[in-house]
Amino acid sequence: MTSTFTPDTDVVVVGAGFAGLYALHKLRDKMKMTVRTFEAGADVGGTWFWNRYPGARCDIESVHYSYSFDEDLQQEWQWSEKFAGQPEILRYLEHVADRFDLRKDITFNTRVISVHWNDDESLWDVTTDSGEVVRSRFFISGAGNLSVPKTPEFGGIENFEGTVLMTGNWPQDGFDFTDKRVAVIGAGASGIQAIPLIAERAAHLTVFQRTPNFATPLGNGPIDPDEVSRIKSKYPQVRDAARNHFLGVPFDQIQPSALTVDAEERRRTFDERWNAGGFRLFIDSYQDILFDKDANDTIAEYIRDRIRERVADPVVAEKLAPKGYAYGTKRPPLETNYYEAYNRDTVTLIDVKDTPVRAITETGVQVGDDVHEADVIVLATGFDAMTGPLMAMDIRGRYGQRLADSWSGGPRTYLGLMVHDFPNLFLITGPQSPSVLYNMPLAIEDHVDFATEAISYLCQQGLDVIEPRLHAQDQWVATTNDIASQTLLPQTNSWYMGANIPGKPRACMVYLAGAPAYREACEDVVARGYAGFALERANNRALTASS
Ligand code: N01
Repeated sequence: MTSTFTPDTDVVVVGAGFAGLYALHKLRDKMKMTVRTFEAGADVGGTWFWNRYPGARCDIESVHYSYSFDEDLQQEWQWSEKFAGQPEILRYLEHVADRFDLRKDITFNTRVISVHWNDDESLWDVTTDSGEVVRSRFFISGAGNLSVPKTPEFGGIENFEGTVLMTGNWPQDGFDFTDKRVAVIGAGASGIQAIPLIAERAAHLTVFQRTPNFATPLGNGPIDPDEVSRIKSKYPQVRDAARNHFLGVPFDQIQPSALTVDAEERRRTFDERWNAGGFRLFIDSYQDILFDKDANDTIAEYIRDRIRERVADPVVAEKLAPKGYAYGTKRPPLETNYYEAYNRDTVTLIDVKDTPVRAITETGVQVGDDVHEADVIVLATGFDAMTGPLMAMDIRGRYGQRLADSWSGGPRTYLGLMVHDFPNLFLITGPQSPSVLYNMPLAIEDHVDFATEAISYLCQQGLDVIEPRLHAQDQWVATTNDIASQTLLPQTNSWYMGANIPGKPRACMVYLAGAPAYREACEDVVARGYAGFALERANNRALTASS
């Protein structure tokens, strides 16, 4: 008997940030497929829709942290600052949505709450919180890597009589801190961006810091028109150079080893990168700083010294100077006037490493027996990174298997893109891809291109289903872990390792051989006819929504 299962749509895409917008455009406009896109927010933007806290901005130069897929778009769009702020990046994504008329195929204010594979029909049943069920051939998650805020370990938030704000879910109309007593909990990249600006307004700001970070200068300013013209005159080559760099930026001054040069030369190299700003110090100084503890010590000590120079009170400076873990093993934040904020009389730093935040009370933040009173508490406590957004969708693959169970020991993917037993499911910048250690818009384009080209290939071959083979996935997981073990990252508790969430399995979430090696691996898989994937026909073929 031949059944004819007809999907409602060819593809469901989740998210209308950088990933979802490009996926929708590519599938609908270039490939003429039918696409339903669901977005929990009220408009496009993804990360840049939710993270509206003061100071939120990108930390890769905007000429690089932007789409490359459309030459006219990249030629015409004008950035005003070297590192655009959240409002400008959001305007850019709104412009992209307008330019390609994307909103009409996005259902806003709607969360996907379950994604279940139907073995008999070779379709995904996708259910939303409005009760709609959509049957789709393919499912693409553009739900982001840092989109599910962490639930803090301390309780009592509901008892607080003032206002609680979260950096990752900021009020759309902003918040006026003028004359308020403010408590910021968390001093990661978000806290470090927000603290100097909150400090300018607040009557008093108390920062609760558990682990200090190696924050280095962003070096923002108005964009240099000559530099922009130079880049735009050869944008495709600039993008190629970016894609051929570990982090997806066209930097080219990295030196082999911090240990083969004398202290004076090292200092000169660090000073140059420090003054240039952005990620140059991290990713364009010495190749061995992520691999060799002695090399790392040289840069860590350099940064500690630079922090000490900027903080007037030596006791506060020592609290802010990170020790006990290697630079770069937590995601290095970039800052503007962060350390100077602690020179204000109105800013207090509380170290909560040994005496943790115990609870939120009606009036403030309790540490030990002391309650630090506040009118506003800002939770800058981070995210359930990488896997959290996928777990939130209740994904179930073949035989009703839950992704949460398959990944109970940590994520297991092939190329960070697909998962065995979860056919036709594509993870954009998923775990075990370079993702957060690659310039995100380019990482996203690479993954959307891989997914859409795989879908095209299936169609050309008269096939319906693509799924990684178990041995290929096991091999990729082993390779990813093996590469990670050659670096210093696994030695530190960070969200890269899942270590910021109590009970989360400890596993490296990122492919650490860099973007070029990763691209090569993906290209090789495709060149070998999707090596490591099983490509099949559906049991009962009639799988087209578009025809
Ligand atoms: O989150 P985080 P984030 N008591 O996890 C602390 C990207 N991003 O939102 O380190 C007290 O880095 C926690 O302390 P500890 C970027 O990839 C990019 O700041 O766990 N403190 C830490 O200090 C970044 O890495 C930009 O000991 C608690 C902080 O909260 C990622 O997003 C800007 C605590 C959380 O820091 C996440 O950054 C912003 C507790 N119970 C973010 N629980 C750009 O510039 C947690 N903390 C592009």
